[in-house]
Amino acid sequence: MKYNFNVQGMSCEHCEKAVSRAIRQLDRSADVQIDRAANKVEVDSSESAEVLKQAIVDEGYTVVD
Ligand SMILES: [Cu+2]
Repeated sequence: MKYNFNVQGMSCEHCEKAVSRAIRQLDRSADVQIDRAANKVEVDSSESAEVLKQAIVDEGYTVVD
């Protein structure tokens, strides 16, 4: 499934990597595309939206619905 998350708080490249890593820890085959300027995180994963969202939140970022 493809998901689009609006993620607040990614201020630098390190944040992008942290979000990306958190998602890949759940799903090693997940495809993660991040557009930091647009606060956009696009994920193609077999995990559910809820689980992915929680991983981003646990990393310290805010997911806006
Ligand atoms: Cu950062």
